[in-house]
Amino acid sequence: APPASPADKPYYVTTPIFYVNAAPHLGHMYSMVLADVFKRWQTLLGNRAILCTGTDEHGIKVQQAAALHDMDPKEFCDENAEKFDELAQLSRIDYDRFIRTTDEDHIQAVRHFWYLLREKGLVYEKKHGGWYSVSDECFYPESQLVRHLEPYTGAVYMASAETRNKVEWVEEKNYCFRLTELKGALLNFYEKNPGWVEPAYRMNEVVDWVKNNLEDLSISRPVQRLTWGIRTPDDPSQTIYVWVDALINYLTAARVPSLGPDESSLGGWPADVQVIGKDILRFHCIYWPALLMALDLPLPKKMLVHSHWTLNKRKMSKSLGNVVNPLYAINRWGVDTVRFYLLFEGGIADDADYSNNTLVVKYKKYLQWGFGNLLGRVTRSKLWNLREIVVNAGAKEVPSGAQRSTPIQEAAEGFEKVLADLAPTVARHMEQLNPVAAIRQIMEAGGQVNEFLTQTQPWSLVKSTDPEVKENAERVLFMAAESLRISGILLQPFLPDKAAKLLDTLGVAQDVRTFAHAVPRCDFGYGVPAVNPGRCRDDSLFPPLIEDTDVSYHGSFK
Ligand code: ME8
Repeated sequence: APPASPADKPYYVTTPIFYVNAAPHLGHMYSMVLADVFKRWQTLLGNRAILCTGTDEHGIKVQQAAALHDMDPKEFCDENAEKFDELAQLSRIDYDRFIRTTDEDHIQAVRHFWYLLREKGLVYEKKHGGWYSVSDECFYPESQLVRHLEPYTGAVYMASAETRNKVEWVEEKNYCFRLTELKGALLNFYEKNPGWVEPAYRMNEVVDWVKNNLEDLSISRPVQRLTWGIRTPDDPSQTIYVWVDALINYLTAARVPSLGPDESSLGGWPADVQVIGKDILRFHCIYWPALLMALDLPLPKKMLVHSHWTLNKRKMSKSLGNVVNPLYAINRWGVDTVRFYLLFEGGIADDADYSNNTLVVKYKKYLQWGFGNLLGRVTRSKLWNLREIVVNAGAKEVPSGAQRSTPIQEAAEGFEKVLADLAPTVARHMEQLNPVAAIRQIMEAGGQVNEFLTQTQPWSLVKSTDPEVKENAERVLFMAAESLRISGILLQPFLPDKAAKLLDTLGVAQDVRTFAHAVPRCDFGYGVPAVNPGRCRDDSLFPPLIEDTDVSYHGSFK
């Protein structure tokens, strides 16, 4: 097949690939869900989009974890990679490739990348001494270390100031990448692209590090210390550094031509948005662009850096064990409830503390009493038939220049404007990679409609003998139905299952669920006969949550 032209390039979204040293927790699900929303949003807009996620399987950390379990590293990885894949599937992550760094095509891509770096003369051999953290899989410059006192054991050791993880002094032969030669190019790139990192303030940290702490990067380890990894193609005594191996995963799936032809290529490089946690900022915003620049490859267009989920105000972490088991949460609350909570409350700019209680409160307010209630109010009344309302009120001309404007008419007009603005506002938030603001906007709209209905009381007017009163009441009901239809369309990337069910309940046809249809008065084909008319509460879409379990229980990993 001929190479895809830039115009054919799909919108390409990535998640970090996760270490398989332990089972996944809610933080990993969060990165996956954010990336998934970006992909599904593009699909909603009618663009072709691809998403890659997967597992980071090599390195000392995984090697040690496998040894601890007395397992062969590959078998250990197989077991844990499956858990991440299972999480992705249960979280409804619409991925195109689940990449594992032990996949053959990835190993080839990494070797090839290594070869190209050598060709460029950017790699040299050195006896390297430095402070290494196995937990963080990186060396730290002396200026970034502190003496750490372990509160429980009283042990004192050197640790990273940032992560508080222990470092050890190692001295060995390494290959080094001439990162310092790219200092000027990096600073120049940051200056020209201040919006490259979202939220933009994170760029300060990046620029500061490049200005003050940049050193050449050690990119291999002696086999004695690291056997579990990709051997350097030209020196069997060395293994390629796990972070170089891992970062290249983003190219493996998209397969840039310089890494060799590949039939199964998804295309897509450069990535349009790469989702990462703030803990891996330096690797993605310094080393990654530098490695790409070294090979004259285009850089990703945007990096979305999110903050952390904490539990009892401490970062959820596999090493600490203070984690929420996402499979337990999905099983307990339902996948879209967890997605909703993560997206609505999740911290992009700031950390967010996980709480079962907050999840329940928000669910009740926005989904159960918000959309669920609204849906019941609109579709379940004995007083009208939604199909007739849509046909009658929908097909009517928008009343212009209200000559005999009544309060209800004015309210309906104001409301129609709010609805017309909803999709463009949500789209603007999504363009700014802010799904939190986007979903909040949709939820707010749901609340407004409920209030509007309470104020205007169309159910007491719809049977009026005064045709004008009746018409206004129908118009209000039509607008309420439109708000559900439009919100349902816009919610698809966020809550895929619930949004589909909402649109099904309204009778919206499959082919009119695109972004272009998220405007008032563009679809008069929906409206189904009410199921169980008269039962105002519609619990089938957002049923009450089972709250009888311990609020502080977050699932075990046994
Ligand atoms: O760093 N809250 O893998 P990792 C939110 N393999 N997100 C969290 C989180 C939390 N408490 N904890 C983890 C690695 N994450 C490398 C990445 S990429 C080429 C290699 C998410 O298993 C967040 O996205 O430690 C973070 O960046 C990622 O998981 C790190 O996962």
